[in-house]
Amino acid sequence: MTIAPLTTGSSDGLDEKVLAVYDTILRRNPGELEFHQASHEVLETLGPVVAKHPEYVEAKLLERICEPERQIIFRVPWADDSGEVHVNRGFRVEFNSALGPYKGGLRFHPSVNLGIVKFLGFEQVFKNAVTGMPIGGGKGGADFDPRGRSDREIMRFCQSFMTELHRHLGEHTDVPAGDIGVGQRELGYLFGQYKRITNRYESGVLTGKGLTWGGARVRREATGYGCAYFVQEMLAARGSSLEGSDVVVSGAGNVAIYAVEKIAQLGGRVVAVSDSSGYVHDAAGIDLDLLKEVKEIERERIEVYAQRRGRGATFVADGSVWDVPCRVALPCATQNELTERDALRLIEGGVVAVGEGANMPCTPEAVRAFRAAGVLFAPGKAANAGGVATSALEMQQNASRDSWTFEHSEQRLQEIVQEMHAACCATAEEYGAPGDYVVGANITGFVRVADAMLAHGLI
Ligand code: NDP
Ligand code: 2IT
Repeated sequence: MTIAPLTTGSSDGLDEKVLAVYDTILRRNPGELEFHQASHEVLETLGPVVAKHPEYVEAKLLERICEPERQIIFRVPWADDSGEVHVNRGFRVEFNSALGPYKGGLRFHPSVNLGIVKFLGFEQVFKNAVTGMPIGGGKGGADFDPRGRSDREIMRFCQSFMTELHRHLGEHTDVPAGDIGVGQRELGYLFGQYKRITNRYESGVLTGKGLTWGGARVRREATGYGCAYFVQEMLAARGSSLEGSDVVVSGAGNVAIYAVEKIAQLGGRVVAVSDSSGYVHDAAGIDLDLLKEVKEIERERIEVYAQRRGRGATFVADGSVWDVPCRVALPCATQNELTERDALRLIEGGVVAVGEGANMPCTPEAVRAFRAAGVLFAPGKAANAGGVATSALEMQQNASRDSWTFEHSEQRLQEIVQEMHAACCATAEEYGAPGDYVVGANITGFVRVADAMLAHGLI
């Protein structure tokens, strides 16, 4: 998989009133290219909003919303199995608490830096608002590489990370969850250390927990399921469906696996998945049990899937999964993984809908190409929001010491996705861009946060 080089900094496409806000972001956050990209993408759509709401401009809401409420950076020392000491850097950016406690995942990946955590936190603020749930936005993580580390090393790292982070968390304050490199195993170690330090069984302090210790059914599946549901809604609104569609999914982690599962349940066929080593093409349709065995249980490389699947499935080392033609494309790996070149290839191959399972996986040029070609495009702030929405359902269950059935939880998720789809469509229509889900999601999220901030006064 090729990750696009970052080339942000241009203020093209920005309304006069938001230009100064973007200039301040560039000046105040030098080198934070992903954050520049994410804020540009939102500001680009806010011209009609500031024109309609002079009160937002007067209260400097754009300036305030683009500046995190708090940014925490800390040292994470730990010892590996041979006794060698390592030092990583931990982050938590508490971006906005207008709608509820800071809420958003933790990412453990060697690429993590402040600019990436800020871009993710910024996206989270708007995404969480789009869900309609009472959650603010935040994000965190560390530049720790879990690959090849033993269980004990992972545990020691998580314990050291939480030893510092715990003082900033709380079920009413800041509630992390998983993201790249952080799944149920890591959340278990993080929760255990939080419980030990605070001497409180505070279930609602983390989401994505195991089902026997406060976790909620469908949280594991929710991001991938939500992405498939959102695409289904977009297609249904045009009298179409996923039935019989070939679908390509990038990544082979939590989001990707459950997107594959739900697409199959909705009548589609996923013909390719990937990881950072390359992709697998399986024209007969991905074997979900085998994919789970290789990736979830054995934590193996995706090549092993092709080896075990045998005839029909091929592994392409270092190739782009977007070379596989499909009707629906779901980028579910990481930011900027789908470039303009990939978008043009997909369009050539007949793609009709794209759903961002990952956060900001399509470059701005790729998004422009999809929109110009009339491809239905669901941005991450709506397409992957089913995950965090179900985290809010987990918080709800924890607060009431309740535990819902799988069926009820899945039904709630589906209703939330339908509501998000309807809200995006209505907002896009209201602001003169019918069918534009980027405009719909950005403005829906922005207005909800901005109105709450206005109500709270100058804080
Ligand atoms: P996982 O760690 O479970 O899986 C990540 C997958 O993406 C792996 O297959 C990984 O391959 C691939 N990947 C990650 N980084 C890179 C990279 N730099 N280059 C190439 N491939 C890469 O993470 P998730 O599935 O949880 O997250 C995937 C995306 O979805 C992220 O953008 C995340 O922010 C977003 N997201 C996650 C949610 C959740 O609930 N988990 C909710 C909403 C969004 P490899 O193993 O080879 O590194
Ligand atoms: O990007 C995301 O929305 C997540 N990683 C999930 C956040 C959450 O708190 O469930």
